[in-house]
Amino acid sequence: MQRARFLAGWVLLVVAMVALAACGSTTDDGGGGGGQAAGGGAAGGLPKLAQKDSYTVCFPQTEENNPWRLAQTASIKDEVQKRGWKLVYTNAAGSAAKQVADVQSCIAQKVDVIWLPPREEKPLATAVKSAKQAGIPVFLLDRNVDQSLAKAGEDYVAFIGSDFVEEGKRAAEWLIEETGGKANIIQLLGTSGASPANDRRKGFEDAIKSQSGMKVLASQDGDFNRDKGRQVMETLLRAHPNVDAVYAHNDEMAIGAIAALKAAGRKPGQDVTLVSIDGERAALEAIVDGELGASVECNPRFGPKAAETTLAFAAGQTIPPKIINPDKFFDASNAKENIAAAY
Ligand code: GYE
Repeated sequence: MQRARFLAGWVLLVVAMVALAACGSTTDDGGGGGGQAAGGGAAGGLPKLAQKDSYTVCFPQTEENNPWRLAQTASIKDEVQKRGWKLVYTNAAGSAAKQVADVQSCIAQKVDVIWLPPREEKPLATAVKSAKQAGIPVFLLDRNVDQSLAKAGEDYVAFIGSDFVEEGKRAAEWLIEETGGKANIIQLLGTSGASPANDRRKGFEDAIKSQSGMKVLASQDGDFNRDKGRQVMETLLRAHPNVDAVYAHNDEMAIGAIAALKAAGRKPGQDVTLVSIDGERAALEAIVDGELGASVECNPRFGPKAAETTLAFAAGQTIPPKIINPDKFFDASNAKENIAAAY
């Protein structure tokens, strides 16, 4: 009996020591994000961000091979500079693996916050979790991560960007209207595994489902890239000469497709109707020239919104899991007047 009481006393003591040690380690954790408060303390387990005069922002860009990306980078650089903050900028040059390494490098440099455009949904979800563990808050810009692997309000603060499903739907609605619901379509897909590619496909395909005259002849990855779009179009054109419509997940691929069509003696805008997404300058010009039919806007200027949301988060405000940019629509009725402000 006495032995049992003695043992119980030890158990209590050990429990108390473990509890104390756990408290200690919670306080120690705080070193992660440039000296701000500990990860795990805030609602939903997000790292906190201290209120400071200046922040070191990490912006690991996916690639710099198109006007949309260049405009996005310029917007981030301008905003950070305007506020007198510091920027750690990297270019993953089209490699998700490099982008993951770029995020790791930002973590090692103890940046305050990461503004991440995840090139692909799955590989970057892991990088988001590593940043959280290091106590660094992450805001996803323009692309999302796989929602079964990482979640807003838990692993990252919020997603700021467009509604890609809606963009695909708007492209489909325009094409249905323009072709009277009859089209043999080639779909040029964005980067495989990227959220805008998945969602723009879904939005478009769901919207044409009820239209028996709208047929997708072929869908192929053009990596959001002008030259790949041209090459893919060249190949698909040979296999499907009956094509009379193209839906490209971004303007760059549509412009590549226009070049391929012309090279094959086709008349884009006349015997083939094209619709795409972004609203870059070259696309607006192609609309004015009558070669591209329409472009759903996807605004690349994230700097101001990213900074405002970061400051709101540091001030302890509740940040919605998705902050959706309003997108315009460009066609022959308004392309010309929008060229001056385009990128
Ligand atoms: O449409 C494309 C870019 O992620 C929304 O990526 C962005 C897309 C954009 O390369 O042009």
